Amino acid sequence: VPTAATFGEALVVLVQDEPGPLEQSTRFRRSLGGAEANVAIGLASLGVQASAITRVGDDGFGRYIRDELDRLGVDVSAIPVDPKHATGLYVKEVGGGSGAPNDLGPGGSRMHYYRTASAGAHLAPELLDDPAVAAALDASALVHTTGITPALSDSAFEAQRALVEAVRGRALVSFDVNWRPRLWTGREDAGRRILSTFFRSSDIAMTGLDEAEEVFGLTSAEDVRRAFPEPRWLVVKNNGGAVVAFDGDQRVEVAPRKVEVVESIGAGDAFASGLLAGILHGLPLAECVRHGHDTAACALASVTDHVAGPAEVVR
Ligand code: KDG
Repeated sequence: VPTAATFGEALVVLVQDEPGPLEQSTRFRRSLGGAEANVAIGLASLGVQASAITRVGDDGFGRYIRDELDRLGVDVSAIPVDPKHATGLYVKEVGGGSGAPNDLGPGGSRMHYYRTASAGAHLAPELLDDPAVAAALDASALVHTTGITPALSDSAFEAQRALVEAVRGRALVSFDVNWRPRLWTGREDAGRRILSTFFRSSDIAMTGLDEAEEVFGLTSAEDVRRAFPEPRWLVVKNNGGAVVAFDGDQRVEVAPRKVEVVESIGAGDAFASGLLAGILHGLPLAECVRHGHDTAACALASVTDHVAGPAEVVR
């Protein structure tokens, strides 16, 4: 069985029961998110032995995250408790058809973060000294991180850097840009530099075309490849359109099947898990991308952020 680990903050997600402006929402449903946790869930659903490395608060939301990841088949042995800081959360606002001035409209969604002082924001390099974390990393053939974690705090950035350096050469290093400008406010240029460095020094590098433009100032997959020749696998997504992927000198372009979109947050993470599972299974490049599209279709079909959305929250 192939093995992988993801590193980053897992969050509780509160999703409105009824779409529409947040000020009118009275009931919310609890779910689970965090880009890296979403990837771990997707990998586990595809038969990869996936471990989520993070910290949660000593609170009910933290226990929920561990239990829910465990229920979804993710190894939770490398999720130590942070006794001092609360589990982070975000509220997902989903647009409806009410026509109210603040309604995001059908298909629209927005994330409202409550995570500035969270256990995730306090991730730090000392985490690597935890024997369970070291064991999870040792056991993994692939380690996945994203551009979200270095935005959370300097210590979270340092933890990610140390973790990637610790596994480089013995595990595949995977990185998804996941540009979240609202987490980088006032530090955007530092963010661009940091993300470029992670992107360049990974074996598997993923970005959206929109992110490539915002972060790297590059407007085509070919330009991204020219600017970043280092990653063996380089994947440029295009907001539900055809994906251009490179494996060394090989280039493929694979369009997705048409799917009905319920809510798109998390689709990129689902795509990543399908692609990574394909790479871990040694599949040809185009097959890996097709797996990514198929897995993304599962996330697009529910309001949850991950592929295992419980039926009752599928609108
Ligand atoms: O990719 C989906 C994630 O964006 C979501 O689950 C929340 O991790 C998250 C973030 O920081 O935006």
